[in-house]
Amino acid sequence: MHKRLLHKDQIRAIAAVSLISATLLSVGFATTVNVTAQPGSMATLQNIPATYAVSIVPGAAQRESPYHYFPPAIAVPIHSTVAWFNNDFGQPHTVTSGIPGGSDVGTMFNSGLMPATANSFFQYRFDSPGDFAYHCIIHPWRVAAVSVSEALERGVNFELTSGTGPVWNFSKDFRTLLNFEPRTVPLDSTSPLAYNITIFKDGTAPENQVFSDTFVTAGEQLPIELVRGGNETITYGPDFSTTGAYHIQGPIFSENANYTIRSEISAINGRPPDTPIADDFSLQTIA
Ligand SMILES: [Cu+2]
Repeated sequence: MHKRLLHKDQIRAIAAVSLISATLLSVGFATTVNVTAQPGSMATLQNIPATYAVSIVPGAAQRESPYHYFPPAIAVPIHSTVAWFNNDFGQPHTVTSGIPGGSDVGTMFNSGLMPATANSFFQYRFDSPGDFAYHCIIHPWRVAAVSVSEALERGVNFELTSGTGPVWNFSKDFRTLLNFEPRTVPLDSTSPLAYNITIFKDGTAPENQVFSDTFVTAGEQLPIELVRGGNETITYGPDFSTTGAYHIQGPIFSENANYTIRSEISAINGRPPDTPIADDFSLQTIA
């Protein structure tokens, strides 16, 4: 059973438009901030191609809030599209590239003012590798980041791209998004594909298995994020009602281990394939 991220918080009443100018004035940015939408796009949920959802959390406008964006730092494969949702009721926010005060603020992407209305979101596709900081122009005291990797490994049946590559350094990244793209099964976006993901630690004998579960996509590749931490291993997703990233979070990702991640297509359109479609990929973790 996967806990489904329903984004209930996204279902919001209509924002009070007057709050927008009031908030801007209250922090003294009204005359200096460029909030015109720049690269990237605002869109409706019906045409979202994004893989990964980041939330602007309730209370983000408060300086005491531990987070403005959650997760505050992610690592994704190149060509991933990230969508930011404004879940902070009644408060406008921005998603603006760069660090506050930097000379390149907003040149890579800039949402402009995101109203806190139902399903208000901004999306951007990361097509170059690197570490990209961003912040909210209205509340510039929390800087968040997207790390983009070109790492790619080719198996017989899958191509694996990931946010960190074959070495996941916990001291830099708390989470890493993997993307399994079948090479021998056509993706038609309609025939459901069931992926069995099994994780082994320090060996591939049965006793080394630390995780196994099935994730279904609608005839798409499988984006799945590994998240370090927590007391028990949980899975959740996908980020959008039928598409986007799944997540595996748990204490199974410990320091300095050698993991094997086995991806297998266990069903195509509800039927097991005639011959096994599976690859093993190595993932080393260092602290
Ligand atoms: Cu903000």
